[in-house]
Amino acid sequence: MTTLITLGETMALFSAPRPGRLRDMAQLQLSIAGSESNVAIGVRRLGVDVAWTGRVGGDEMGQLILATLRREDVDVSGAVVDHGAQTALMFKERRFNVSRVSYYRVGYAGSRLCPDDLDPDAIRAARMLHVTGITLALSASAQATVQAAVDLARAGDTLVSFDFNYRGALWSRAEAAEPLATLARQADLVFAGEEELKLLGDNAKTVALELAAGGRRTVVVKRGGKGASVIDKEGALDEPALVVPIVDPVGAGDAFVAGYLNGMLGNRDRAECLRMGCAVAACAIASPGDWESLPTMKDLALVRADAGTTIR
Ligand code: KDG
Repeated sequence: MTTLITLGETMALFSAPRPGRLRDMAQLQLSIAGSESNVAIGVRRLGVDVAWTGRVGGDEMGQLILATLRREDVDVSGAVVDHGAQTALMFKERRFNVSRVSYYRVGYAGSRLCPDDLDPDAIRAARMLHVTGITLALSASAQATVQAAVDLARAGDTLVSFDFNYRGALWSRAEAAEPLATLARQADLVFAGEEELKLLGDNAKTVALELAAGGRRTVVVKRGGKGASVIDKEGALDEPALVVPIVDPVGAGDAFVAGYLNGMLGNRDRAECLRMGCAVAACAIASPGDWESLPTMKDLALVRADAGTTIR
């Protein structure tokens, strides 16, 4: 039995090794990226059993994704290899002080996800299912698959964790509002940034309070460099971000979620979950790559050490 199951699309990631235009790079670094697999790797490194489900193409990039996740000890036995499609690609570049990503994912394997791909027993047996708004944006069948997974979880005792993860490159705010609101209202735990909450109403705080009203669910607001807050039946609690050098912020949101979920799955209280989320996010921000720098429990002690500390 797996403790956490994540469901979504993972892509082959090509990253520029230095700042500049992609067209000027003679070489790109090859890895993988996907919000739900980033979370899976993060939670697994912290010691919890995790499975990732999704579709990859019947190509080298699909094999790269499965091999990487297996190497990270993430269970991919429920993943589908689609021999009729290619694996999606993501490119990441740094221009001046800004990271920029572009996707080749419309019609690729991950977006052909369908409800038959799910293993109902695995979802029902897990303690938690984690999904994101990215998958909702990929296609009608991917959206139906997320809904089917959530229905299976809710029919049993499996908790549902949902990260808005609004991606403007995939759909407009008007298109996203209703599907994101519907999913958020079915989740036990919701992660969102303030701008994402505003997809559901003018005032982010009012939307968060409304989602959490009556102790219905826990809402975790990610504020990037300003830290994070949790709102639940006990009220609101804030945690500041750790101050670290910003090397690559892409993946920090997923890292935060991984830390928070690890805390929850370890039955830690909400203050400790927030602290874990902020500490794991700090590790992701301070190093390149979406998931490579995600910490083990031992590494977490390093991120809390004073800058310049030498360990002998
Ligand atoms: O932000 C980190 C990931 O979410 C990203 O690298 C890949 O899943 C991804 C997406 O759709 O942007």
